[in-house]
Amino acid sequence: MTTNHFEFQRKTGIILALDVTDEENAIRVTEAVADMVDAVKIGYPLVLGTGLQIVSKLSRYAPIIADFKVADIPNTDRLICEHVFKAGCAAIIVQGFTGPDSLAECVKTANEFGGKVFVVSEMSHPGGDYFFTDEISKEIAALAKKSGAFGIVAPATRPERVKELRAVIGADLKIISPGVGAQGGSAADTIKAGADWVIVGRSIYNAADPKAEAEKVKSEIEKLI
Ligand code: O7M
Repeated sequence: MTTNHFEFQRKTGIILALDVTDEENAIRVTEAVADMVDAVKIGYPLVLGTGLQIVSKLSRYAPIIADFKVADIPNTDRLICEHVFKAGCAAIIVQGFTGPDSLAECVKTANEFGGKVFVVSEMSHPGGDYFFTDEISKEIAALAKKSGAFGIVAPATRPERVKELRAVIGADLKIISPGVGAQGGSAADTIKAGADWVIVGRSIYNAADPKAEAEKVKSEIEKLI
């Protein structure tokens, strides 16, 4: 019998961003790197490609984080969160700019299922700080903490921002950081800046040997300890 993974434990410090769009590749890559990653993040590319039932097929390997960057009114947020947690996801990623009532509804719904919420505080791409200025990102991070979220998403492409956002949220919340590898960020610098996990996608799932690539990131992080 297989059991779904639901608890996050930091072993390697890596979350796989599984943005492949078909089931065969999704299972192949996840199976290959399951021992190297602490969770698998899925989002629109894979779920629109395969359907939400992919969650039950992947969650036997690792906890699944649903990256739908939920950003709506509280009622719609709740309906989305319910689907995600009923499907067996361990966590959901939501936007924070929607404000306190939307965030509160996401956290409340997640709690009903024993799930967790991560709040995007600032994005990793070059345009990511166009509207999300330093001050707004900090306010979103502070709101995430106040709302009872499990953690925030902060950019590995700007480790100095990870450090600043860590100072805002303190030690209680987790930080997951995308932007390592294909977007140019360094796993070591991001963890040193205060992230708990780096999120890595293309450089692992597009590699000829995804396991070897994940191992490289793992040992880069291990050297820091
Ligand atoms: O390593 P990559 O660049 O192939 O993948 C990075 C993943 O992280 C990919 O799934 C993005 O959608 C996601 N991501 C970012 O790259 N930047 C962000 O600011 C935020 C996310 C994300 O995961 O948001 C929750």
